[in-house]
Amino acid sequence: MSVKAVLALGSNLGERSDTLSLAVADLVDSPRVRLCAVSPVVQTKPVGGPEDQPDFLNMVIEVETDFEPHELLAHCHAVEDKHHRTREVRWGPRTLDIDIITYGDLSMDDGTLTIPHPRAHERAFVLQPWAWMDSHATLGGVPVGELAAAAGDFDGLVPFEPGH
Ligand code: PH2
Ligand code: MG
Ligand code: MG
Repeated sequence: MSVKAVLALGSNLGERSDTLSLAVADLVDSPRVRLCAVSPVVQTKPVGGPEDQPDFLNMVIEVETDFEPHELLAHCHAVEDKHHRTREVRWGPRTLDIDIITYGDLSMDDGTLTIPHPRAHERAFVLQPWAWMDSHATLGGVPVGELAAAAGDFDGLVPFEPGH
């Protein structure tokens, strides 16, 4: 059985834009993950973590997958590892972060994996690209564009224009 899932990608170290593009290609390189939609890329101020870390590039994608949630998480981690992700400081700078935001209409929290992502509803860096990708998307019954506009980091967000 296949399910639609929304994944959020972020990068604030190295060649951020190239990393995001390559990561999307790597994610859908598996025959068990198919690309349905891609958001624009947005440049965002870091939320939480060390204050002096660089700005992020963020985007979201929608995929159709027949991975179970934990298999999908392992797949996301394998792609992070391929792009030299390290885990030293919580919310610290990283070459690549890939988070599962939604998995069909599943709600779960088993201590390792929480779906929907527990902070997605308050993060414009996830919600605004998601609203641009899918103007009908909702989270917890609320349109994601509305949640984005109410999020604390909404003002720190600008469309990313490569080469500028
Ligand atoms: N990811 C975090 C913490 N803070 N801030 C921005 N702007 N973008 C992110 O992707 C991000 C963050 C934890 O994963
Ligand atoms: Mg994250
Ligand atoms: Mg993560």
